[in-house]
Amino acid sequence: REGFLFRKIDIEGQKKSSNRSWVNLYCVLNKGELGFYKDAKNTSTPYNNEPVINLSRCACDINNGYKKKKNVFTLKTNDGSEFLFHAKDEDDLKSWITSINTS
Ligand code: I3P
Repeated sequence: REGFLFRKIDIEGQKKSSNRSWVNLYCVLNKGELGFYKDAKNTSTPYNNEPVINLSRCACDINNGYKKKKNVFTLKTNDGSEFLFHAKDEDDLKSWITSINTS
């Protein structure tokens, strides 16, 4: 599965992230890994040269506590990082959560 999501990094490897703004990224889920790109055309060059995220033992679920945006889900990875993702609608939100949890 792939598509655009807004992403905010909340915790980066146990520490509060210093770069906390929302960024619209092209997200590609493949074989238990999630990669981030500027757009759909350049999926060989990762956004900010970020390594792909390993989704083994991750926790992904809807974030009902975040009130500033609708359709936000949280992804916690096995290194202690936490990401917020903002999907365009409820269907998009649910399908991303299911895809991540079954990848
Ligand atoms: C951040 C930006 C984010 C905001 C974050 C700010 O500033 O305004 O939108 O998160 O607040 O630090 P900057 O763009 O200068 O990095 P929210 O949208 O969730 O408020 P935070 O530090 O409270 O996470």
